Amino acid sequence: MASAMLSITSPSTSASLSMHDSHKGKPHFGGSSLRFSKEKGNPFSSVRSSGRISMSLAVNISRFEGIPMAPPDPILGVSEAFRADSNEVKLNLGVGAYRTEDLQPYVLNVVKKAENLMLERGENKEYLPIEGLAAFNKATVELLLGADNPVIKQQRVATVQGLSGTGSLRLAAALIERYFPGAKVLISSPTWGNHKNIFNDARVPWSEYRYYDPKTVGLDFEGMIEDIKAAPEGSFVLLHGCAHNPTGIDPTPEQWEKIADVIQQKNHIPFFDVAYQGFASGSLDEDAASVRLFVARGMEVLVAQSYSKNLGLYAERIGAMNVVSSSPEAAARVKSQLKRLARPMYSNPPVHGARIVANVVGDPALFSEWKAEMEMMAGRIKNVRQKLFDSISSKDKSGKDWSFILKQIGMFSYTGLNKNQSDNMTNKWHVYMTKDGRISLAGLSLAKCEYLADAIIDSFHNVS
Ligand code: KET
Repeated sequence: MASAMLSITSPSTSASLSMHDSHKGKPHFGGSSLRFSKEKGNPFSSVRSSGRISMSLAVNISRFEGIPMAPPDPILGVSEAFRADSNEVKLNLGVGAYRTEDLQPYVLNVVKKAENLMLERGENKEYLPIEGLAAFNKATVELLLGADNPVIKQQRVATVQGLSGTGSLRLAAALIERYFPGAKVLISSPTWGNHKNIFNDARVPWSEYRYYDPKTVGLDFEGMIEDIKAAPEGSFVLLHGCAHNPTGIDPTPEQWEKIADVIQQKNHIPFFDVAYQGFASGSLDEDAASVRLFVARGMEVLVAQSYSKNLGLYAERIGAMNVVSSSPEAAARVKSQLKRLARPMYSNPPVHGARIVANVVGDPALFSEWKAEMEMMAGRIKNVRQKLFDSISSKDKSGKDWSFILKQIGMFSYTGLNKNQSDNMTNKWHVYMTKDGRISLAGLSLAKCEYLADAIIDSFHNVS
């Protein structure tokens, strides 16, 4: 595209620009890279000549020439494509974000009330401490483990406010990279797409354990246990606390016990991602049962929390990283290192969402109102799940068993549609969804169930 006139006299500087791509199972660092060797010189660097800095380049070539175009994000990119579609029938079932029956975003009443309280109090905008708002950290760990959990009283939990679930996971990944060099993270197959990016970027090696069995459209429990057993001792095992994304399939309480058994036997460290507390069953306590079971066994556990979904605080970026340790001293050391990692990354977290959560969880009246609103949201999703199943089963005469839709829980349905079929959903029907066949039922209304059923039946039977 461009021509450049280079006149480098004494290349005194060299630069190395390297990138890495996510690669199944094997993060490779500095893989495909653009490097400027010292000998040849970097055509983009400035050189010193006769005591003056002068650009050595007469250019119409960009210094960013070596940076390739990144692909759109598999989940958030779907929303971008949706916005660009002008067809009125379009439906965004990509991102897991709750919509009302009119398909509008929803701000919870308790959130509005908490914000009014904040305005009345005239709170300031000073920096928070690196670990976040104290009232938030207290509320969040109590919500997760139960206020009377002994590990809280024993000061065995290191809690720091994070940049929602993603930022909290990323912070823990940095801790693993620094203090457990070479340790592997085991990730379910499939999982939320961003998990792999997070560990790749933190340079933490990962591999997958079997989770979903397409034949039974259920949990491959045997495979899961085998793979966790086979992993090197002391690995981190990433588990979805509830409402597994994307499959919507969770282990039963008995299976959770067995998973905890193997993890304990193998000296692994459980690492929970809790992004949907309250959204699986509608009950905050029930949805935290998996985490509490591990903690009750006296295990050391990592837990990332998010308030994006259950309080609808998507854009506030509010969540937390909790490390349950075997002693208060260990917890204090871990917390000090989490703060040390956070400081150069983002310095300290934002206050607005933290205050909302602290107000809602810390006030008994708002707290019970929140529970009712969450039950309402979880209930609406259950209703569309049922309606979608009813519509598909009555329209599809092929005899295919669609009952898996009803077995799945949480915001999503994992339809089993492959990439081509998912493309057909979007290209022909204007239904936007991720290419792994996941649809967000939180973005569906009762009124659109029949239309969606037609789209799914067409894509499933007429596209291979
Ligand atoms: N964990 C899981 C399992 C998860 O599904 C999400 C978000 C997150 C963590 C992080 O959310 P945060 O807003 O950083 O607290 N999932 C939805 C949105 C996204 O991809 O970012 C989704 O799967 O659609």
